[in-house]
Amino acid sequence: MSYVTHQKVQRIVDYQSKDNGIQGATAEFRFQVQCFSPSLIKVQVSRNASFFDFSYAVVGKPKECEVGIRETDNEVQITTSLLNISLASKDFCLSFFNKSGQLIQADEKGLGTDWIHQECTVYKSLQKGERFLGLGGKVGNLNRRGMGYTHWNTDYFAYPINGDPLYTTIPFYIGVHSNLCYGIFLDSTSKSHFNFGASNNRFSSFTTEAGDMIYYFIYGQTVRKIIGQYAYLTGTMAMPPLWSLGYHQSRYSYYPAADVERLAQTFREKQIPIDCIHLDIHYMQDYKLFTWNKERFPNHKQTIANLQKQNIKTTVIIDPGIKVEEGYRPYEDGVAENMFIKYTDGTNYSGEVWPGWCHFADFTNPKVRQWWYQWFKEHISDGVAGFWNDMNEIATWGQYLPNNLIFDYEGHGATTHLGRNVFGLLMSRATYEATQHWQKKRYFILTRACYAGVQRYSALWTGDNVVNNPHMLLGIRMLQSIGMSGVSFCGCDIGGFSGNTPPDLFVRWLSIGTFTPFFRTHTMVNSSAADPWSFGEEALEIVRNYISLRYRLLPYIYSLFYQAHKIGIPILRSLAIDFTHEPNIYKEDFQNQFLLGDFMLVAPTTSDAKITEVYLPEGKWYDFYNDDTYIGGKSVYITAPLNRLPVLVKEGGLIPMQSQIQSTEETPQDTLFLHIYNGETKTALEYYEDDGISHSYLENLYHKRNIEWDGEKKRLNFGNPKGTYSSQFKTITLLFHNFEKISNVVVNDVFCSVVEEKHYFMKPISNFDPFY
Ligand code: MIG
Repeated sequence: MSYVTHQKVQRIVDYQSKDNGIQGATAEFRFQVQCFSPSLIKVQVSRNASFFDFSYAVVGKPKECEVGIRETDNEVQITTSLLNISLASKDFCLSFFNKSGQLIQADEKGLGTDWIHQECTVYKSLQKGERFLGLGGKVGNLNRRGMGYTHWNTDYFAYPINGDPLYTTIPFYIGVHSNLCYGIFLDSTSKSHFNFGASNNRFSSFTTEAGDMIYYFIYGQTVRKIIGQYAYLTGTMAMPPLWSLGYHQSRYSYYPAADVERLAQTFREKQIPIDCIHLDIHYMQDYKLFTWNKERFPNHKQTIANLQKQNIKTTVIIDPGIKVEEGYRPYEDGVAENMFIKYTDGTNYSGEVWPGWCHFADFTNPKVRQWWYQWFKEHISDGVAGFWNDMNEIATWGQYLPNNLIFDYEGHGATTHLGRNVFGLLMSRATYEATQHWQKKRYFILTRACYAGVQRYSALWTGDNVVNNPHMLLGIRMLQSIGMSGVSFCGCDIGGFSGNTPPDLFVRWLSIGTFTPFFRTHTMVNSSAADPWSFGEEALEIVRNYISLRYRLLPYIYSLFYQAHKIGIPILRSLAIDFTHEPNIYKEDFQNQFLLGDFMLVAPTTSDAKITEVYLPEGKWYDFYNDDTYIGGKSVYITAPLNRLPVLVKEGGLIPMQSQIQSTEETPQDTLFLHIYNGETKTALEYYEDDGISHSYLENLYHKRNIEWDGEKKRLNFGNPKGTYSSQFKTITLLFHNFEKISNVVVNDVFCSVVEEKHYFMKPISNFDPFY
């Protein structure tokens, strides 16, 4: 006998057209190619008698589309209006071409698709100059070429900047070469592997260790279009509570109650805007979920109410482990109702974590998710506004979850092989549904572990990062990648989790964090204080400036969240999204730069940098702080003292801002400040507002309007507002940046000079300082 158990997909013996594509078999396997749309193609290969037909990630349905099928001597051709797909009959090698006949991606001849033991791999030819983007919260460079990664959700405390696997599984990447781009989503919840030309110069590959090989090939002329189709497939985020876009303060852990209330008070006294304080595991009695430590929080309801009086919300941490303890209701009830993950022999699995030995609710069972609801009743009625799901990889002491555990997996049944990577997603889902069960309004939900599609239920943070500059910059690349992988609402622990944060690093990290979607400071147990005032007067002043700026930028940021909700385009954007084929953006010196929306370019730099080199894509750019002009298409040097993180605005930029508030519960002045940056190009912004709390935006209770700028004609146009919500702003002040004269600017068909002052107040700006 041979120890080589290698089985390759071979000659197609039979096929028929079916479901917008074909279904067939080789000697050893069955396969199907199905067109979800002219540019979104599902490929499935199976060794089993029937195809596995279930996905936790995919919510998009196949669309009507015209598919042509033709057979020649050597291939089956599948054509849509955007793709020509060739399936070689002799070795099941798939090649994808666009309508100009350009090869987008192809299986590597001779390697194709194979099984080695239980694992199935698809090998794709490496294209000349091919780059790889995405794959969720992974370490490494923006361009993942030459790297290999594994998905196996893992609690990795203080991961090094090359650590893998980490907490999450989002098996979606984007390939870029020869002015083309495509996406691959491997819909596998098993341990999976990606090779982007690591230790080889022949192929990129993706591997699932168990189950069918199911992947989606996505073609798009731009990375944006690919992201849009991935969003169609796996869903987008709901509008978050407006308050959750404000500043969050956290540490492991703030207690007792008096200290927490003092913390809130200090923010107000020092005029540092804030919307939320997080309570880490010490709020619980012996780390038991859904309990409060009575000594530390004698009247927690009152504490939550006191914070609320200061316009500050409370988020509490919720771990998955339920303490095995007689008399503890979630334990007794869970055992009685059969809610816990079991060993193969039917006994409940126990793992050791903060509370001691614990059982774990099997969130892959819909009944268990419903059972989870009841435990949230008190938190919700106590006024808790956010839930922070930690340790859901599943993390236990020893970090070695046994493989012989049984998960319901939506009635299909699975072991740890398929259950582990999806546990975080379904815990998030259970949490989301629990909040909605008790109160139909927006809650803030945060998770550490996940599978693709988690954006439908929760925000994501990048876990236990480390206090140093390289980690700060790595975090930014992780957020870029997470954003390209469907999850727009994401952030890093500002200041770094593991270690004592020095003042300069805290200041720099926080100023970068100002421009990230989830804006929270967090630090490890027993680390030195990381409150905004812990670092001296100068640091405090800069930190206050940046947090304050965040609040004035909220109209812009909220409009970006709406885009994330509507079409899945990330809020924090890698330059690779819009400047995909510019080689400079991938250079090590420039890869950390990102765009906040269409118009603001942020260049993260280390805390010791006094000046930094920034690469500016084609076009004109303006320094956000003083309107200095830069010509793009090259790199420039920009001073970067600690109080001035380099931020630039693109020509034609449209940035709505509001007056200073200390919390999103405060009403800003009734004037919206729209900043317009001169330029020759055409630009647009979809401005969006709603009540920030309810779901009624889904029934048209919003205010949105297109704002368009035509730089050649110098015309600014406000479209008619849509929706039934009235804007909280009665006036719009236009602030013109870098215009020589504004009298030739036309606003909604009227020259500026004749516009009534009470409607528009025109103000040409020089030396605009957003801090004052
Ligand atoms: O075993 O709840 O990543 O943010 O502060 C550590 C305590 C558990 C890990 C999280 C971190 C949190 C900490 N948790």
